[in-house]
Amino acid sequence: MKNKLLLFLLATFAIIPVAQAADIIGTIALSGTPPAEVPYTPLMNDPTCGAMYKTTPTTHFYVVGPNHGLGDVVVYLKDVTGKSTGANQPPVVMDQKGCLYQPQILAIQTGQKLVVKNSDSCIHNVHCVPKVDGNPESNQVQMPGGADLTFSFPKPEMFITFKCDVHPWMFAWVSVMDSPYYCLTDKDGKFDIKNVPPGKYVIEADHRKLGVLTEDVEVKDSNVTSDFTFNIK
Ligand SMILES: [Cu+2]
Repeated sequence: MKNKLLLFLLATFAIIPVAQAADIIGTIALSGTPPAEVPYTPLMNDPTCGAMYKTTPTTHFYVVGPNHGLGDVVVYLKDVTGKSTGANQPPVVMDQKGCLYQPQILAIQTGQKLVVKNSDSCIHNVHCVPKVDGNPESNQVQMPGGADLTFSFPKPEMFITFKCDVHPWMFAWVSVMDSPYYCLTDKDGKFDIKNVPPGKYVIEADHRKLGVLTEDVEVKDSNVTSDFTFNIK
């Protein structure tokens, strides 16, 4: 009897077609020469912060790999909302180290925690200024060795500014997604949006300085590729 049931179950599952999720993978490239990065001169003029560097650090707005891959691009499925799994995901961590935010481009989901650490021996304050209604502005002091700060946002929003009012050169930009279908490109411009259900989508690539590119994509039952190129004239 048990064996018959098992056979029945096996047969049943064998003939039900299962909709397979697949990955959208690709590379974002930059064509052209980006503007020069800006040295953090005011940082070096601050006795505490400047003492942590031998040479002046610079911004890294344009992270370009050896094959022109562009890092720090937020790639996500446009208009896919209400699918956040953020409440169940581990926190994303941002540190304050060397009087700079590390990293400076981040992405989280709605309801997911962003934990901010202070690894420096000086005071910082963490001041986020969202623009979308429902996302709270918050301004919290963080002493050296102070407890971690936690931020969370209920609404999707691109590039929420985080800044330090003590050190006016300190900025980070946090994008809030309303689904798990997003990815930040790595230093070689590569991304992998995992486990996307079959369907037709618009995929959007958003770089804080270079703007937005979109492309239609259809996910069936195997991985699809979608590549983008940002142009600087
Ligand atoms: Cu600071």
